[in-house]
Amino acid sequence: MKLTFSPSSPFARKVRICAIELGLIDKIEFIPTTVAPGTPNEKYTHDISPLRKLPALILDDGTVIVDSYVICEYLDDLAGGGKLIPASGIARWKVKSEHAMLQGMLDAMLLCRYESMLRPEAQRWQTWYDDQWDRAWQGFARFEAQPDVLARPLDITQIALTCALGYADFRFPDCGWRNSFPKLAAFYATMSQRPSVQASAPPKA
Ligand SMILES: N[C@@H](CCC(=O)N[C@@H](CS)C(=O)NCC(=O)O)C(=O)O
Repeated sequence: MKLTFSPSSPFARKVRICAIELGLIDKIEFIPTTVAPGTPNEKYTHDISPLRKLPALILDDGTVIVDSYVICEYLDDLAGGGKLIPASGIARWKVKSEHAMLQGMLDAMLLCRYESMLRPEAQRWQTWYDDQWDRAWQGFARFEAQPDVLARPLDITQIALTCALGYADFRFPDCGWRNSFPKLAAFYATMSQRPSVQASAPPKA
């Protein structure tokens, strides 16, 4: 299998952590890829995905699996199922819903990044930026208020949350999330000891 990825992508990091934790990392060849809004990326559009987003997983038979949410589920399935995502029952739907929420939080943070990095200054809209940022922030507040989620055996929610907090450190180092969310700070310190989290850390900004 091949994975299109960038070392700074929190979505690709999520997949890498899952692959390590599931013992599948050696089965994946990592293909460094550059995509960004405003660039045509015609080859990627044609060969991989019209959405022009990474990561994408390319199976040995050429099948392309898009979106880190789906790729993580695929890897969990490949590893036997029910490892990082509960296989059935209400626990499954809770974890999938948490994962979806974290996807939205990461999307919101990435939009903030693109807004401040890519959009011409005269076209920026601060109210929109603040609203996107608040979606991520309120998401962190939601998880801060759920210590049971943070204390479970390792699952996809905790991995995605770690990637979101790591992305906050990487791109928004002054946002002060540790002061506002001390339970998340303790959780993140514990997660940061895992070799999978260390091996997938983004480059120094
Ligand atoms: N929902 C997607 C989001 C992926 C995503 O937004 N990736 C970013 C890189 S971190 C990207 O490809 N951005 C390029 C663009 O939006 O043009 C997933 O989970 O895989």
